[in-house]
Amino acid sequence: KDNQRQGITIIGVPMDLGADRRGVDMGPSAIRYASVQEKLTLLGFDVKDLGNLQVPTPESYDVGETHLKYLREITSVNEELAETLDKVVLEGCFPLVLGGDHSIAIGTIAGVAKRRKRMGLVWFDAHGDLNTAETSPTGNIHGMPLAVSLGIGHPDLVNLAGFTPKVQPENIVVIGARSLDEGERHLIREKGIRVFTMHDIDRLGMGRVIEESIDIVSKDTDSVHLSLDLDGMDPKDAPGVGTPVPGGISYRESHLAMEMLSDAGVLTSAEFVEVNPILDRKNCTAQAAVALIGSVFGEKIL
Ligand code: HAR
Ligand code: MN
Ligand code: MN
Ligand code: MN
Repeated sequence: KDNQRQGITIIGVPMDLGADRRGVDMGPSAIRYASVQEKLTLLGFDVKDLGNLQVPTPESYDVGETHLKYLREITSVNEELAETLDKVVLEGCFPLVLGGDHSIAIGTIAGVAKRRKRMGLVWFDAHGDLNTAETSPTGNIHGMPLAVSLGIGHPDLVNLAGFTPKVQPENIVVIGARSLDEGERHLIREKGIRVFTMHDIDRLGMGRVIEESIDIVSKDTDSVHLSLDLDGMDPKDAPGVGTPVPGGISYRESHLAMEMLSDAGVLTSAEFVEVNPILDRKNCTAQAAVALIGSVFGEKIL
């Protein structure tokens, strides 16, 4: 029956205030152009696209403090994103957020965590995104959202949606890390966050990494969010990102990860970020994102 199909609600956030490179604001458009809605409809879901949130243009605003660039504007977009997602969760739909730079995870996670007692979090990324204004080498907020979600960082970001922290360190896994700043390494050790670096993926294989990850994010939790930064993939397979780092997760490994998460049936929300069509080759990074989204929602080879 049509009205019994699981609903997915797509929200685009054309945010580029959290990163130095323009172009990532076109990510939601590129992912839609790669037929995300068609793919999910074919898989049998009831898909609704809310369109894009309004995001200010950097040229018409002051950057503000250089160690927290565009703090005010990023905070207000994330407030709106969190409110929108809270409604989607209340409606019983699966929120699928399309970025935009990774600073939007602050609002996504605030929104999906609001009604939950304890959330698990899968952070797929070349980077830790565990910086604060004090430790960031760039002042770009897209390098800070995981720290913010743990309650560490500027109060305006940390207290977004009126509660903090959004997640506990023991319910987080980071997958694909290969570029960490000194302050991030320190925080990982201090909080005991489980980080599967590229070294770990090489040694254990992605299959084992995901088995362990599923245990960590689903133990004593009532929901699991997937925050997938396309730069977690190898730049050979996903060149359209602002901060590529060589030696990443392969096309197949990333699919295996999504397929296993899908089979485990644990995910309750997801976001795909950092797609930059200006730096891409024939939209292949957006196409990779859509292929991964297919796997998240149960697409099978056979
Ligand atoms: N760690 C660096 C910083 O804080 C780079 C962060 C980078 N880029 C991202 N986030 N795409 O995952 O500036
Ligand atoms: Mn990131
Ligand atoms: Mn990254
Ligand atoms: Mn970037």
